[in-house]
Amino acid sequence: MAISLEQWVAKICDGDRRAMAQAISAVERREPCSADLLKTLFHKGGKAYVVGITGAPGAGKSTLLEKVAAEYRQRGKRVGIIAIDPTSPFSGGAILGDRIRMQALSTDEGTYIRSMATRGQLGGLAPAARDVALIMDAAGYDVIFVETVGVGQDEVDVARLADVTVVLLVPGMGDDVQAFKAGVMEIADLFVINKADQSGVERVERELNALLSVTPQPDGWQPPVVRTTATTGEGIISLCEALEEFRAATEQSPAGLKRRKENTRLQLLELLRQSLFEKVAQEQFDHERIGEYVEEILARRRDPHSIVEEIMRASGVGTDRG
Ligand SMILES: Nc1nc2c(ncn2[C@@H]2O[C@H](COP(=O)(O)OP(=O)(O)OP(=O)(O)O)[C@@H](O)[C@H]2O)c(=O)[nH]1
Ligand SMILES: [Mg+2]
Repeated sequence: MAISLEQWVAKICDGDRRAMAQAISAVERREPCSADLLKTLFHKGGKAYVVGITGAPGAGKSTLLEKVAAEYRQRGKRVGIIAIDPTSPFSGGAILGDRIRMQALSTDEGTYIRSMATRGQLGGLAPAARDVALIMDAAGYDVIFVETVGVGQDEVDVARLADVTVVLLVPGMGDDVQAFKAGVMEIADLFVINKADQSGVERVERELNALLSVTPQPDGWQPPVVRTTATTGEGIISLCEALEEFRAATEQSPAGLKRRKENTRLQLLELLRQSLFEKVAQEQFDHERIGEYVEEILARRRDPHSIVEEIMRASGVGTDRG
């Protein structure tokens, strides 16, 4: 790129979409310039409200987001959307699907939509999504939505980067609510029962409330349950209000501060782990050599701990214990 880092950052902060797209691609590909870019952008961010939204495939997350985003646009807010796609980066099918489904928003200057693939993210998805959110934040997007599917480790990680996490349920899940329990209860700040136009809403709501009543809320926040019909837009305003209420309740509260501290701590550790690994990997990860180590371990000539110590020492991050 011919322009300087300063010019690039200035363009991003001006909301220049092309500059943003280039920044996001650079970050996704972990190009050498991306670290400097992120360092500078960090000081321009910190204003956005990051909303994580997760739920089973087809629960209506994208449809709902489109409506919620439109509502925030009505209120004069600029909206960023990061749709994390579970498919392989090579198939591209669902990525295209998400883009098409959100077409109504994609021509709006105040909305920025970006899909990211789950697989193929060097260094993990959550750090990459966090970096993309930072770029949008610096570019002046007020509310940033991060859509993920299901409730696996990725979702828990993404939840940690969000200021608030919304979990979508739909009627007909039946006992699935129970199965959902472990992962969901710890990350949900707000529940949405979408497809409220379908039968079985009362049942999911009943099961969810039963579950909530026996789940301790250490932060003193009782996650509200909002019913929506994303296709018609019903319940969208209540959802926006619940989101704003959560924001107001956590912006200054000790529980909110505790959460931000914990998220920051995890982010720092994650970055350190990643950097250390990359340093060692770059310098020492010779596949042939790794193959030799594997043979040695298999033959029990050497143990893996000693080998790792040796690799670390060679990288200059090694232990002086021995
Ligand atoms: N009846 C009904 N259908 C809905 C509602 N919300 C979404 N849908 C439909 O459900 C289907 C899936 O919606 P999406 O918004 O793509 O769901 P998603 O959760 O984003 O799906 P993935 O990203 O593929 O996991 C679409 O056909 C929507 O039109 C709703 O409230 N009621
Ligand atoms: Mg979707």
